[in-house]
Amino acid sequence: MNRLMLTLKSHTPTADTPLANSMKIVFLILISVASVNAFPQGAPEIIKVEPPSWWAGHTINPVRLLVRGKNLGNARIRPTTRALQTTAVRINNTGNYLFVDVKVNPNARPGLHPLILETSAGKATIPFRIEPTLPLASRYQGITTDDVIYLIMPDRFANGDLSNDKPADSPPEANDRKNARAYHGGDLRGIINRLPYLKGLGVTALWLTPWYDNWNGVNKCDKPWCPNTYYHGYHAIDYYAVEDRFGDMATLRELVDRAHASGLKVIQDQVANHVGSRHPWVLDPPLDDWFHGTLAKHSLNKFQNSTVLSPHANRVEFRNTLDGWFNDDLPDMNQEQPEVSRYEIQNSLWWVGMTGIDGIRQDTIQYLPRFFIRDLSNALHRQYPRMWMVGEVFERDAAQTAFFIGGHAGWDGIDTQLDSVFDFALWNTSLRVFTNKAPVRSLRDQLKYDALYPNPLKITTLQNNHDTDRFMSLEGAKLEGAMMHMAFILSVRGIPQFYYGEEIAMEGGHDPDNRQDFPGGFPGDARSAFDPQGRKPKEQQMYDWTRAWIRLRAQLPALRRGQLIDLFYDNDTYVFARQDKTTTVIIAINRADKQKEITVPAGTIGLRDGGKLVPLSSGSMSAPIKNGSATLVVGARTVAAFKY
Ligand SMILES: [Ca+2]
Ligand SMILES: [Ca+2]
Ligand SMILES: [Ca+2]
Repeated sequence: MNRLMLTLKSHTPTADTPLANSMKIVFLILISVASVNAFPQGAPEIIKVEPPSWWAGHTINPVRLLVRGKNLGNARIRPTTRALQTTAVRINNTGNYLFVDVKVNPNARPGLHPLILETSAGKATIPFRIEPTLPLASRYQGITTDDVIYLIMPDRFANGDLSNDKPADSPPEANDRKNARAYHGGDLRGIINRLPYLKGLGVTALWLTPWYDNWNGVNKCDKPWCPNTYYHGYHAIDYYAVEDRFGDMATLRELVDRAHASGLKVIQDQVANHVGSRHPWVLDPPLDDWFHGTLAKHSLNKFQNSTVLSPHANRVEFRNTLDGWFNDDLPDMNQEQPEVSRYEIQNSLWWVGMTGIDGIRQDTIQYLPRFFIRDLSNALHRQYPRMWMVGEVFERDAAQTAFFIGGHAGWDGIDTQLDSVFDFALWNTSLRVFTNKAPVRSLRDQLKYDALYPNPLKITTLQNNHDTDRFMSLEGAKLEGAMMHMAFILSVRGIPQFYYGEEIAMEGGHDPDNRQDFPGGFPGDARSAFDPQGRKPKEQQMYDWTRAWIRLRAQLPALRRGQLIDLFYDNDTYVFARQDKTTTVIIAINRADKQKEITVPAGTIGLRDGGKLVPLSSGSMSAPIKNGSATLVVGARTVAAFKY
C-alpha cells in the first residue's frame, strides 16, 4: 500500500504531549479509513499540476509536484519516459491532493513528459513538461546601485490590448474606468508599447505589481473598501498563471525579452505571505495546516510589527504578527509546514526560470518567518547567482528594516540572506523635509542609522509607491518640493525606486486615489503625457528634472556607488559628497526661500586647494577651493550638483 498518511511535521512548537500526538495519529487514520470505506471511489481526475513544468539540470531536483484532483486515494504514479523518475507519493486525507517527487534526468530533452496516475478505479494523465533552459545572456541579471527602478501597476499604466478588458466571467461593474476600485484595462501589451517612453526617461528596471491570476469578479463586503476588485493583483487565485486581463505567459515573456533588448530589467512582485480568499485551497486545503487557520476561524494581524524585531516579544503577539491574516480576505500561508515552504520556493524559482526576470520584490516580508526568507533567498541564489530580492518591511524604524536585510545574523541567529529592503525610514524623513515639516538636517540625522546595515549601498531608496499618497497630494507639497525629493532619492546612497507618474508630478491621495491611470495610456484619453506635446508645463518641468537627474546618475559612477560623506547640514541645507577613487560629486540641498552660500570643508575629503567644484546643472557658479574650503552658491528651493 503506497498511501501514506500525511503526518508532516511542523516547526511550530505546540503544547501537544506525546500521548496527545499518538491519539491524533490514531484519529487521523480512523477518519481516513472511514472516508475510504464510506464512499466508493470513482475514477481519478486531474484538475491542476503545480508546477506544470520544470528543467533538467536544475539545482532543485527532484521537484515536488502538488496535484489537485478527485479520487486520488491509493494512486500509483509512473513516468511515461525515461527522463523522469517518480517517488514518494503522498495523498491527503480527502483524496483531492497528492504530492509526488519527480526526479529529472540531467540529459532529459525539453518537451511533454506526462505521468500516468492509476488507482483501482481507473487511470488519468498528469500533464508535465520539461522546459528548455532560457539562454543566460541578459537574463537573471540582478539589480544594483547602477539601476533606477520604476514601479508600474499594470492595470493603471497603459491598455495595449482591448480584447482582454472584459473577461467572460466578469460582471460589467468589474470593468469600469470611472470606478477607482474596478479594473481599468491596463495590461502587459500596454507596457510593451511604452518601453520606448521608459527607455527615454532613463529608468533601467521595471517593477510590476503582481501578475498572478486574480479573481475577475467584484468582491462585496461590509468594509469601506467594498465593493472592490483585485486590479492590484495581491489576491492570487493561481500561483502558476498570468492574470488573464494582463495577458498570458507568451506576452509576459515578450515583455521581459523586449525590455532586456532595450536595456531594461524586470522585477516580479511575489506574494508568499498570502493568497486571495477565492483561491481553491481556501475551501479545500491540501493539508489541514496549509494556512494559519481557516476562512471561518483565523486571527487577524494586529500589525504589532515590532514584535518580530524585539527579542523580548511575548509569544502570542509574535505569532499574531506572523500568523494573523492581513485581512479577512487574505488567507495567511503557513511556511512552518515544510510542504508550504517547498511549494513557495519552487514557485518563486519557476517564475524566474520561465521568464528570465532579474529581480523579485517580496510583499509584506516581515510577516514571513525569517528562516523561510533565508531558505528562499538561498534557493534563488543557488540557481541564479545574481538574482536579487527586495523585501517590503513597511516600517519607518531603520532598526526594523535593517534587521531583515541579509549579510548579518539577527539575535535569533538567522541571516535572511535577503539582498535588499526598502528604506521607508528615509522616505518618510524626506517627505517631511520637502513638505516643510522637518529641518533639512533630518536627512543626515536619519542617514546616520545606516550604521545598522551591513552595506548601505544595498538598500532600496524609495521615492514613493502604490501604497503611499503621491507627493503632490501631501499637505504642504509644492512642485519644488517634489523636485527636491526626487533629486535627493536619485543622488543619495542605495538603489533608487520611484512610482509611475511621479515623473510628471501626478496627484493622488490615499489608496486607490494614488493609483489613477497614466494620462494617455487608455483609449479615449484627451491627452497623452507620454508625449511632450501632451504634457502640462508643470508635468514637463518635473519630467525634465527627473530625466536630468537619472542621466547625471548614469554618467557618474561616484553618484551610483561612491561613499556618502556629510559636509554640512542645518535647518535649511544639507550638503553631502558621493566619492569614489577618481571622482567626487557634491550634492547641495537648499530648501530656503533665498539663495544660500554654503561653505564646505573640501579639504576633509581630499579635494586640493587650487582645484574647483564645477556645477553640473545650470544656474550655479564654479566654487574654487582655498584653504581647504569651498563656498557653494545654491539657488532657493533647489538641489544642485557639483563635480571635482
Ligand atoms: Ca486591456
Ligand atoms: Ca483573472
Ligand atoms: Ca504570515
